[in-house]
Order: sequence, then structure tokens, then C-alpha cells
Amino acid sequence: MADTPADQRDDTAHFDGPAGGWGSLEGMGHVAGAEGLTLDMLATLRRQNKNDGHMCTSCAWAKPANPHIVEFCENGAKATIWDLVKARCGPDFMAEHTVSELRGWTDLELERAGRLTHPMRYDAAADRYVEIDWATAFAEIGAALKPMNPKDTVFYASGRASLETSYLWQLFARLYGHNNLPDSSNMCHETTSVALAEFIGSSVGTCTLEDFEHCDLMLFLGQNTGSNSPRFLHNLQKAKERGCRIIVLNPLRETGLLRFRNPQRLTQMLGGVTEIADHYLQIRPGGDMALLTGMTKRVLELDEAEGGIIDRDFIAEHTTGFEDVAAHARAADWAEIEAHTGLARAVIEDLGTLYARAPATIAVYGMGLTQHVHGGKTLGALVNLLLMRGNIGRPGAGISPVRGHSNVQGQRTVGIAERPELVPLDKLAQMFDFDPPRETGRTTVEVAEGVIDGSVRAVLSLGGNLVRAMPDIARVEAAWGGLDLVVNIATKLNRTHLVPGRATYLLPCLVRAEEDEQTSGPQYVSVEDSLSHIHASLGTITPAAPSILSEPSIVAGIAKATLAPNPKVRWDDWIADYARIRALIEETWPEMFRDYETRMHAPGGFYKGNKARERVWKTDSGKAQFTVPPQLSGLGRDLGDDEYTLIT
Ligand SMILES: Nc1nc2c(c(=O)[nH]1)N[C@H]1C(S)=C(S)[C@@H](COP(=O)(O)OP(=O)(O)OC[C@H]3O[C@@H](n4cnc5c(=O)[nH]c(N)nc54)[C@H](O)[C@@H]3O)O[C@H]1N2
Ligand SMILES: Nc1nc2c(c(=O)[nH]1)N[C@H]1C(S)=C(S)[C@@H](COP(=O)(O)OP(=O)(O)OC[C@H]3O[C@@H](n4cnc5c(=O)[nH]c(N)nc54)[C@H](O)[C@@H]3O)O[C@H]1N2
Ligand SMILES: [Mo]
Repeated sequence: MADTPADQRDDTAHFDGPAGGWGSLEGMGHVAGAEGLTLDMLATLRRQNKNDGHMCTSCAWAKPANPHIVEFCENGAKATIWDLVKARCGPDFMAEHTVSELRGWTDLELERAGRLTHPMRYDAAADRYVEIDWATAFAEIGAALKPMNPKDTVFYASGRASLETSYLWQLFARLYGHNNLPDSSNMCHETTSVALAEFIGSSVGTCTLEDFEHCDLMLFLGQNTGSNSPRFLHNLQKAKERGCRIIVLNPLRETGLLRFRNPQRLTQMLGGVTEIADHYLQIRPGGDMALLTGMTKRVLELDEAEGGIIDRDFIAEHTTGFEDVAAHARAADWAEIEAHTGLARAVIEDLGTLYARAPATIAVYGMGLTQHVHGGKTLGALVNLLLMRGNIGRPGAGISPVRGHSNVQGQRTVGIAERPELVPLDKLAQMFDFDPPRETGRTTVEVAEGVIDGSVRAVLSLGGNLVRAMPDIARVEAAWGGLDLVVNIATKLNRTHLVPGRATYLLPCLVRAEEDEQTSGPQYVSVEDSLSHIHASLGTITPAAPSILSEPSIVAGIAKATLAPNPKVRWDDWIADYARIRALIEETWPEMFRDYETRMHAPGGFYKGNKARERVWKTDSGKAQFTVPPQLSGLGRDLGDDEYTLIT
């Protein structure tokens, strides 16, 4: 092991049991023990995802209106416990380790160094991070940004920061003069944000938790619930118990979608398990477009034979392009479909029949669909299948992308977007008396390219681990050192922090479970979940160190040191009371955020609304769009006999 490079060591183990169960409690116990579980932490976990508690930072799954007594999962508990570890990574730690030495540590070892406690600057001569005070950090960063061309700088956001912080972040970027606001979504559900919007006029899913209580069939494409959104397993379990069928399409047999032992139910802990998938089909990677075309073909055949399967009234009133899709599916060749999917025609026909007979269907998807070269086109094929039976915009039916980071969907809602057309710039111009930049900014991939070709000069990261998360890691990492300015606002040490630019700052922020005390008292923040509900979140635990600042204060600190004074831009007032930031958000999007300050406290949060759910289609044609798949492979091309595909 010692000879294996730090980033390639395997710390996984083989596992045959169900998801959840004793293993899950043991996993939590193990982490809690190792990190020193305190009474404070236990009290904190009990308030996780509850009304007037804090919202978990692990994933974006919905927080229900009637939470279970322990409304969190193994990974959510671990995420919180890991946020609240005893270990501290401050100036003392940094005095003992050079950055070159730390580059030899694994990602896990870096994280275990503990919470960052002090603002620090990289000292190249000593090859170490050294403490500086906040005022100096802000002043130096501001002084570095002022003379730069704003278009050469990037403000990244990683999906965890609250709606309040995110609003300030995008406002800072635009006041400074750019739309270079890439976020983790660019590497994740961009397919949803862009393609779904083209098809149905909504860049987010159309389902709410209630739909999961009424659907008859769920189609799961490339989403690993057990690891990535475990609280969703409870909804699946309940759906199974009332007779809903679940079809999973996934090249790997993911434990969480096979069997689940609910750690919140005694009967299950004593032996029972719920079988989640009725049909688990190990489709070939990238085979979904062919599969969906095959299912479409089957539905058309059944409709011809029996009538009444296809919702022709819905299609006529609400959609365009159906005939082309039908012609394409009729003409598709079964042998080709079988080759791309690795599934037999009879199996795909059975799936088509199940779908044709189900009164209401929800399609759920994740990275296994979105991250393919033709993810958007595959999503189009999935939307086609749903539209054929009017499965969007009625109870128990719809499309449900499962988002990743806990506020990644919300960041887009409040203006973190490199595409200015997604943001009410005129409104911002009027509210803050300035001329916002109108040029399209850089996506994450364009940032990687810009770092490599030298056109990006500064990267400010609100969370994240970009050097690890971006594609083409080796080239990005090699070029990162050429940046003039790197600013990382973070909670824990990670590999990106160990790749310094010419001037590099590491600024520690509070985690969501910690109390955020400002002059008007302890502050709430708010986040949006995968099902478009916006929740208040209140941290109550004592911060890891008194020298740590909240994310909004850090953003305001840098902004004040960078921008010329503007009487409409009152950073200090906003930080004194975050309700004032929420008032700005409400003023910017009055319909979505009506009565924000009150409604965010509603059990289960408030629904921001979705026109597609009401069958109002905000697309170019004003209708929902059927799209003909350009080919049958989601990989974008056919594989040769001597080629194979890897998945992550
Ligand atoms: N604890 C914890 N939870 C997290 C996160 C975290 O860091 N920690 N991260 C969050 C984030 S940002 C995200 S985006 C989500 C990601 O959560 P998911 O969307 O579940 O993404 P992956 O983990 O990549 O799993 C993708 C699944 O697709 C399957 N797959 C691969 N290729 C194909 C294919 O061609 N077709 C089909 N049908 N399936 C395929 C894979 O086998 C795998 O099961 O998790 C979130 N949840
Ligand atoms: N190889 C590989 N690459 C991937 C993926 C993958 O699975 N494998 N997944 C892709 C996907 S789906 C995504 S979303 C991206 C994610 O990529 P990134 O946005 O870069 O996100 P993370 O790796 O989750 O960032 C983790 C860091 O965020 C900081 N952090 C944690 N909590 C907070 C907080 O509350 N505030 C602040 N300011 N900082 C915090 C910590 O320092 C932590 O080390 O990566 C993408 N790239
Ligand atoms: Mo993600």
C-alpha cells in the first residue's frame, strides 16, 4: 500500500447485506466513536432536517413535513458528525506540515486533519500555510482583484452554500463585472438544467413527495439511492408496501436498490427487509436511449392492438413532435436495441407492457443518465416515454432528477448561473443602481480550459474541491499554480488547497449545524431541496473556533474590500440580519419567494412552484417537446469489438 500513490489507494470493502440495518448504525457508530461523539452532537442530530433545526448538508433529498424522530440517514449523520469533529486544522497543524508533505496524504487523511480554524495565506518560501487576520486577508484579496479584468476571474460555487450566501455571491460577481459563476451543477445535473428546460420548460423535477405516495410505477435510471440520497429509501419502502412497482436500470447491482432494512423500524432491525426493485436490469452503459426507444416501440404496438394506451388528448393539446418520435421508434431495429442495451427484446417488451399498464409513473434519474456524452438526448427519450401517457403534470406522475449537494438546486434559483438569460439582470440593475455584465460567463469546463490556457487569472471557490472534481485533473492541476489569485472558502482541508497559485488564501467558514451569531442575534439561513421546497435552517452548536466566520460575512468582507462604495449595496446591514438578504431575494423574485420570511418555517418548507406541473409549458413552442433520439447509443458512438466502457 505504501507504494501506491495517495489518490489511488482502495479503502473500500466487499458488502453483501441489505442497505441500512445494523451496518448503517454501525457505520454511524464507527464514525461517531472515531470522531468523539458528544451530547451536543446527539442533540444536534435530533434536530437535523426538522422544523427549526438545521438542514442536512449531505444531499438534497426532500425534508418531509412530518419528519421521523430521527429524520436523517447514515450518510447524513456522518456528514454532520464529520462537520463537527474535534480535530482542528489551524496554524499549529500547518506549522508542522509543509504543503508538499500534505500532498502525499490521502483525501480522507486530509479531511481527518479536522476543521479549518483560522484564515491563512500560503507562504511559498516556507511551503506552509500561515495565519493572517481577517482584515488583512480581505484587504489583500480586494487589492489583488481591483486591478484585474473581472472577465479573467471566476467565482465558483459548490452547491452547499445557503440561498442567502449564494445571492450575495452572484451579486458580488455582477457588481464586480462578470457572469463567471460556474457551479458544481455544471458537472452534475446540467443535463437537467438545460435539456429538461428545453423539453418541458422546467429546469427542475416536477414531482413533490405526495406524488411518491400515489405513483404505481417508478423507473430508476442511473441513480444510486442507497449511497447518495438514502432518506429517499424510506419513500421507496412505503411505495413498495402499497404496491408500487419499481424498475431499476443500472449496469451495477447497487445494494440500496435491491434490499433495504429500515434502521428506524424495530421489526426490520430484527430481521425483515424490503425488496426494493421488482425488476433490476443490468443495462449496458449508455444503453438507456436504446432501451427507452424499445419501450416506446412496445407502447405504440400495444396501443395499436388495444387502443387507449397513448394519451392522445394530452398529446394533441400539450405537445409537439409526437409523430416523428413514433415513426422513429416504429422503425428502430430490435437487434440494434438489444445490442446497445445488452437486454433481450422480450425483457424490454415486458418493461414496455408494465409501463403501458401503470396508471401513474414517475421516472427517477441521476448521474448514470446525466453524465453521458448524450445525456440530454437520453433525457429527451425518457421525456418522450412519459409524455406518451400524459405522465407529467398529474398526481402520482412526473420526472424526478435527484440532485446532489444540499443546495445545488437553490443556488441556481437565486442567480448562480453563468448564463445571464437565467437571471433578472434588469431587476438587479434597478435594485442596486449599476449596469450588470451581459456577456455569458464560463462553465466549469470552460474554467478548466481557461486555467490551462492561462486566460483565467483568479479562482475564488465558495466550497468545493475543484482540482479534484474537474475533468482532466492532471492538466488542470499542473496549470493551477500559474493562477495569480486562489481563494478557497472551506470547512476542511482538501487536495485543491494544496495546489497554490501565486497568492493563495484559505478562509474557514461555519458549517450549517453551527450557530451563526450576528449583531441582530442568531441567524437562520435557507436551502432548496430536490423537490423544490425551500426550508429554514438554524444552527445551534457552538462554532469549532471563535475565529471562524460565516459564509455571508466572508463574501461580504471580500466584496467590500474589492468594490467601490455604492449606497444601494449595504454589506454591513445585510450581514447584521440575514432577513434583509431574504428581503432582497423576495424583491428579485417576488412570485417565487412571496412571504419568504414566514413561509420558510412551514413544516416541509414551501413549494417554489413549477409551471410544468400545472401543464403550462415555458418552452419555445409553448408546448412540451417530443424529441427524436439522434442515435441509439448514449455514448455518442458505437463501440468497436475491441473496446469497452468504464463507468464511475
Ligand atoms: N453522502 C454523500 N451523498 C452525496 C454526495 C456526497 O458527496 N456524499 N454527493 C451528492 C452529489 S453532488 C451527487 S450529484 C449525487 C450523485 O448521486 P447519483 O446520481 O446516484 O450518482 P452516482 O453515484 O454517480 O451513481 C450513478 C449510478 O448510475 C449507474 N450508471 C452508470 N452508467 C449508467 C448507464 O449508462 N445507465 C444507467 N441506467 N445507469 C448507469 C451507476 O452504476 C451508479 O449506480 O450524490 C449526492 N449525494
Ligand atoms: N472524480 C470525480 N469527479 C467528480 C465527481 C465524482 O463522483 N468523481 N462528481 C461530480 C459532481 S456530481 C459534483 S457535484 C462535483 C462536486 O465537486 P465540488 O464542488 O468541488 O465539491 P466537493 O468535492 O463536494 O467539495 C468538498 C469540499 O467543500 C468544502 N465544504 C464542505 N462543506 C462546506 C460548506 O458548508 N461551506 C463551504 N464553503 N465549504 C464546504 C470542504 O472543504 C470539502 O473538502 O464533482 C464532480 N466531479
Ligand atoms: Mo453532484
